[in-house]
Amino acid sequence: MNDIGTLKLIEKQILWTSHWMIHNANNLRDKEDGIKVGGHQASSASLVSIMTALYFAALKPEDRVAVKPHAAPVFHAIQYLMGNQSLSNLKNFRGFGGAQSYPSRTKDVDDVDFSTGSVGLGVGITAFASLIQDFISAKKWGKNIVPGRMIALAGDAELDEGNIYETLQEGWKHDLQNCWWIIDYNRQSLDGVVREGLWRRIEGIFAEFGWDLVKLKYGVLQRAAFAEAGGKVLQKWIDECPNQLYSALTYKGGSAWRSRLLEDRGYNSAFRNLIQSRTDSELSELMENLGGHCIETLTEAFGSIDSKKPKCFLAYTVKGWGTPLAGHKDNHSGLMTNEQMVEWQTKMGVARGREWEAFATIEPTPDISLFLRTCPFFSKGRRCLKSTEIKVPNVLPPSGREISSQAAFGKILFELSRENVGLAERIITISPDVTVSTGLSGWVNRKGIFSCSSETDLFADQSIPSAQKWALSPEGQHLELGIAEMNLFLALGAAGLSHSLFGERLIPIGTVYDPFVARGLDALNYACYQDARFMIIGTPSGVSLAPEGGAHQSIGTPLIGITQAGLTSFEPAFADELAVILEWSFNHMQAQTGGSVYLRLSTRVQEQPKQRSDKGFKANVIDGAYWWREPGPNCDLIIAYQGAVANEAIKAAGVIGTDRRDIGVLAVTSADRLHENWRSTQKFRANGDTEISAHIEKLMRSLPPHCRIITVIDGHPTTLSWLGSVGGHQTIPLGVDQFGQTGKISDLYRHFGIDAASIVDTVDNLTCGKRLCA
Ligand SMILES: Cc1ncc(C[n+]2csc(CCOP(=O)(O)OP(=O)(O)O)c2C)c(N)n1
Ligand SMILES: [Mg+2]
Repeated sequence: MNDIGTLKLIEKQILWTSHWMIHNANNLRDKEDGIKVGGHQASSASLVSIMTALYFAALKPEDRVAVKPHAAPVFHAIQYLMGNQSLSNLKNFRGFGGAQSYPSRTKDVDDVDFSTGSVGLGVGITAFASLIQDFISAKKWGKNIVPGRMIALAGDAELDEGNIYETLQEGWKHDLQNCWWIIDYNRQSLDGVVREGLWRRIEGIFAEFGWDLVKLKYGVLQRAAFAEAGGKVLQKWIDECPNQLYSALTYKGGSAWRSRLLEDRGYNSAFRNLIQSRTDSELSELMENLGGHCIETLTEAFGSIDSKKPKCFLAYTVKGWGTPLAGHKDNHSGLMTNEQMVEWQTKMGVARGREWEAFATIEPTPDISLFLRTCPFFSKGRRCLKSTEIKVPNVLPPSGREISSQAAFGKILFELSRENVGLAERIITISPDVTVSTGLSGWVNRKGIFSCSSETDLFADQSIPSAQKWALSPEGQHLELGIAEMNLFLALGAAGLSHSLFGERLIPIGTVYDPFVARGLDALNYACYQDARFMIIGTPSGVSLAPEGGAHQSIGTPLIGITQAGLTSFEPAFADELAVILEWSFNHMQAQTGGSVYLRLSTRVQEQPKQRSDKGFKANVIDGAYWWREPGPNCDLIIAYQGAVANEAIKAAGVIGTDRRDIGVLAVTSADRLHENWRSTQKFRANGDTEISAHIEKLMRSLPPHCRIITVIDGHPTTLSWLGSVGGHQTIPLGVDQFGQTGKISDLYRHFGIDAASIVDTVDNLTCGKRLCA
């Protein structure tokens, strides 16, 4: 048997396993909840042929694929056939610990290249992975990587997601290469049929952005029929047929096709003969023989690509292809009934009791076994690569009596840029058009901007004075992006997976105005879900960005930092804290059980403390809090602050302390770490470990029960208001919970009640201190 014949057998097997897995989860497995388990048979069927042609013929081991999320069963079926997915996981598809509903790098065992789920993001990340691949290949330490193609399998309705067009634009700016997007053009979305003529928009857009468009519209059967007498009439009919009608006739089958075709063009005798020379099943096979279901067409198209130019394959498909669901407009969430499955099982030639066999529809002949064993894509074993650890040097704070956390960050990075080896050569900075205003200029001036081709800084050539030296070169270490924050987080996601995708570790650092973290939030979540490792600096932040006004002032981002899984957040006030946090973060980003880091920084200048002599200082900063001013034995008030309001809180404590000498000041560097540690301690305790105490519990242990806690932050007060529940102390949370205003910092701090005077007033008015309640 030739390879095409073998591929068709494999295609059939994968179609079967993917559908049986979903059927089992919904119709056969015990159900407790009474709710539908789900899984997408029709969306899977639509991609079966394309994925067969890719995984078993076109792909090389170095290629990486983002699979359309709702085609996960096809992916699992492929890996099951190859022995990389277990039967128990398939039986437990969508169950606890089973094969995942949507391909997951972290939760699935079968070597997922990119997780997918939130449509559009899996498509976008392939382009950024390709840019990162270029970045690495251009470095002297990255010369050994074998460049692969970064491939996305996208649904046609997925193209409604705006991030895709942002990605196209960014890709165009960076001479994107080695990127394929294969569009499963089944002309159906979740709710119905996509708008007529979408293909024309797709062709136009991709051409505009410099992509090659490969249209896979007709299969070999159709092309052969077009060459017959009357064939041109058939082709014209197909081209003019509205999407809805094509889908409806596909669903109804051979006799419906015949009636409609003859009704429309039966007056042409050659065409009539062409139709009438076929049986009903031959006719429906012909009409469903679209390019995206024709193994010959697909393997030839994928196999003939020899340029690096980005490619968009517009593959015409049938949603539900090869099943009774084919073409029905409601098939997205549709599932075959038990009766349909029984009938379909017979049609697929699967004997009763053999449903779960890897070769249920085919005999594993020596030819097929050899074919599978020698498939290039699977030939190099596991695909999650390992890379060596990058040693982290001591990170020292800049000197100076006064500095903001943002400026300190810029200076620390500038210091690091003196080095050309070790950590410094692995850092990639990425910023969405806010490089200068987030403090990266010094670093970029030294390290240069990355581009596949070199370009000198024309302003420098022309001797025009400028603080920014923007030379572009392959050695450059800063990736300058356009404004789209989704792209920033997709790029950080791709760079943060480089160790696993390309076997070379990067230390990605992104900077963004803090409020616009929210603009890229789903991509941030997506990057974390994949366990990408990166650092995001949100700066400037809060109402401390006073004259910029409410549209640029972040309020809720500290809560994003607390609630985002896979991301540890800090909000240091002082430069020495920042240095400690950066050093820890560079290790944490590489640790097996580590993660990504979010630092919320500020342009608010703080008076810096003297050098800290306290031995526990570093550990406390990382654990999330330390006593700036230790509370005395009769303490009835503490002020807990985080971030840019440090000097205000300290000043307020000074004033209040004249009357209430035992007042304490708790410097919180990470509400996130404190809270997480407090919660996990309680879990350990619940499991019987009664000796254990959380960091915050230890810090608060000596506070008398009547002690009040004032919390203050330039951000949402919820960030710290939970502190009162640690030891049952009444808490008065201060912060910002309304849109910001323009003004001076003092105006705004006063307005929101977070300046020293307001803190003092709050204490006077709400706590029974000497000043009021004596
Ligand atoms: C961001 C996001 N919004 C909504 C969904 C829910 N959803 C899943 S698939 C889908 C429709 C997809 O249609 P298409 O891309 O054409 O894929 P097909 O199933 O037709 O292959 C929707 C709306 C999602 N997964 N992600
Ligand atoms: Mg679709």
